[in-house]
Amino acid sequence: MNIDGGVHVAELNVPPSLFAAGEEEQTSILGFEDMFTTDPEFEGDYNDVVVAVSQDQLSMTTIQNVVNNLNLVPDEAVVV
Ligand SMILES: [Ca+2]
Repeated sequence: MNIDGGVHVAELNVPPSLFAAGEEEQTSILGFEDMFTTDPEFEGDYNDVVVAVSQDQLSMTTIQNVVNNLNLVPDEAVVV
């Protein structure tokens, strides 16, 4: 990331109903953009890379719900 180019990451607000019980409180969904904010093609939707950060492993139900809600490409979802 180049901080001189503007904000490249934001915490995404997704509906709490997407999370399995107990997972929402411990999870942050971060979205990254791959362009400078000053680039004419900057979208600002922070969906180029999306990372879920959680203390515990998330259920596949939650991951699938978030992927679907954000219209991400499911084949590119990686669970670490
Ligand atoms: Ca984008």
